[in-house]
Amino acid sequence: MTVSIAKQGRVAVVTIDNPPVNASSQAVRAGLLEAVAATEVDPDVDAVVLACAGRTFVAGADVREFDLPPVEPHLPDVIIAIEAASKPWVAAIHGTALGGGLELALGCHARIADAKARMGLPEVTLGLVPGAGGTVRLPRLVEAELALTMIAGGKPISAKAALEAGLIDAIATGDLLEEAVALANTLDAPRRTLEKAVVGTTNPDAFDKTASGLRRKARGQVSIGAAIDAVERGLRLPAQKALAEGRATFLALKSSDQAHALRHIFFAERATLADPRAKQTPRPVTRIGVIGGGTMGAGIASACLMRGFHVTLIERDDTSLAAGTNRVRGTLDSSAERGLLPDLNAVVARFETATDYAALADADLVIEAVFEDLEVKNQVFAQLDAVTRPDAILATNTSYLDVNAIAGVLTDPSRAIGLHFFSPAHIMKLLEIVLPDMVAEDVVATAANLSKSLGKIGVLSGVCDGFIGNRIMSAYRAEADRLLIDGATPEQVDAAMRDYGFPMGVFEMQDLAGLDIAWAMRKRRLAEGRISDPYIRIADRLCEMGRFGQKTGAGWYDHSDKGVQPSELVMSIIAEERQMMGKADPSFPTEHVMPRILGAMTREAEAVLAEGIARSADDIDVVMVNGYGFPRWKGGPMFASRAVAD
Ligand code: T1G
Repeated sequence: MTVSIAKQGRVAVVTIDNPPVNASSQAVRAGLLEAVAATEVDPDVDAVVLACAGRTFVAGADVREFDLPPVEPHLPDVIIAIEAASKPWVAAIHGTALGGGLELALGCHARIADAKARMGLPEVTLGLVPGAGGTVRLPRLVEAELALTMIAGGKPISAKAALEAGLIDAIATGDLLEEAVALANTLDAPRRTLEKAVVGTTNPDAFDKTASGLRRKARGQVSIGAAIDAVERGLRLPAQKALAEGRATFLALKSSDQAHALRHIFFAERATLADPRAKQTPRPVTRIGVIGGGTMGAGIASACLMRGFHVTLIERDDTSLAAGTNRVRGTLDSSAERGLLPDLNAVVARFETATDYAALADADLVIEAVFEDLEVKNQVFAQLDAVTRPDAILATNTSYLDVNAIAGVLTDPSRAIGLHFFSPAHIMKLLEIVLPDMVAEDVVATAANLSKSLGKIGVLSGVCDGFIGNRIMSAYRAEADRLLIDGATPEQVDAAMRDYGFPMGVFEMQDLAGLDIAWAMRKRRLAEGRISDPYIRIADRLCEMGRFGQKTGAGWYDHSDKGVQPSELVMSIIAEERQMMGKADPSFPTEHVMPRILGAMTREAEAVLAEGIARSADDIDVVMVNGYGFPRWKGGPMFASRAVAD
């Protein structure tokens, strides 16, 4: 039964059971309305507890229903029925109460939660605003700033924070259901949230500051501004009017392009590992070795330590090892300061360092993150082949190189795989899992499992130069160079990309990441005779001058404590290269920039798909959104290009 009723004394326990996350589907909504009717007329019932079976309370409306014609009863009506009930309803929250799930709990007359529970209204992340009263009821329980950050920021809060804020009445110390029933027995009458006055704000300036900060960071995502407006209405307007306007905004946004794109990405991210190879039984992994303590190696070590693994960091000598260790400790310490690591000592206790590979004799998995040079990586793998257990998995964090060649160094190449992390590795959610030809299926499954354990989105990729993401990025970066020759300027291209929704443009991104990485890759390709024609030398000339970006104070832009400035020297080099290519000093219409960039991106993406490097267009969208700043509310290059084509 999706919704069932049982009795504990004079308390009815209404249980929702709709796996996997008890989404408030039509069946759940109908079942709840029946439960209200049944408990209202039952003389043996004084109060009701609303609980959920399985791993979580209601995690929201059923997003899969959003593209279907709406079917009654609608969630707002169910919540109004519960709120209007003559007998008190207590929500017993475990796991996550999100979106419509929290709105249901807000409609109840009291709330008790498990200590590990989390609560939020993340509708903005789906291009929406809460559509069942969250923008009106939440400000009647918590301070306005918190309501604003929860609704327009979309981030869930902990049970502890919810109790302190007044969102819930208690945290269960023992059995949640038992304590919910006990709480219900103490309530003599319903306390209707909607009848409460708004809590309001003790600091209006702070509210406005938070609101303008959220608007600024929205970068074109409409739902964030709409959510701020909805909260302001919830604070200002009479409850019924605010409810109606909130619902109207929700319905309007639900059929918007941005909401479609965000739903697409939501489900695409959850389907990246729906591959039979990833579903095999994974090998057990508790002990991980990391070779190289540079930015990537230290980030990978930190990410693994923060998710419970035992990590041994290897560096070639004591000096480099000390530097690597400091990087890891720095990341752990700052994460602990931000409350992300409840028990720092326990984490540090799982961290070992060495310069001798023999320390990896008992590792289950080793991730190599040394200098991006094939010869260097092959030497590392040859050493690992000699010291590690035959069932240990050996992974390379290369971002471009031939993983088949690296695997070929091993006695048993089937235990090699590519694990391409993105910087900073302890923050970026994307993990490209690169599959060499000989890889064993349970090695793929182990990598897939690891990505989940690390809280990452693992995407399977075949082997080619740059895999999915870097290959596509190389293509639109090359197009950006062609735009310079055709008359555009770096700041013009970057501004167009930011207006489109990217956090930064392709030239700003290169200055941040460093121009030397791509230079090394171009030199390698030149040596292999694989060069794009016409070959544009602007970036090479900047690198020959040591302009590697922020880290050298100059790249495409000049970087100083006065900020980031366009560079006349760069413009003069561009002008010279234009001349050498027979292009006078053209100007370039800004509105043509993005069609060129997106065109290059989708052309390369279609090639990546056609060659089977990516399993699906959706996977490409997930990579570009989570690894390359493609605006999430555009759904990714494939979704966006197909939306335009339709
Ligand atoms: N609707 C439909 N399916 C959902 C779903 C939802 N809301 N949430 C999760 N699933 C599916 C998901 O596709 C996957 O399916 C499985 O559940 C496990 O999910 C009126 C309008 C709850 C924290 O935004 O954040 O309410 O791939 O892999 O990592 O105002 O899912 O197995 O087939 O993510 O443990 C607001 C969305 C909706 C929460 C669990 N709610 N969900 O994370 O598992 S809008 C949300 C999540 C709304 C009202 C409005 C997470 C999770 P499959 P998973 P997880």
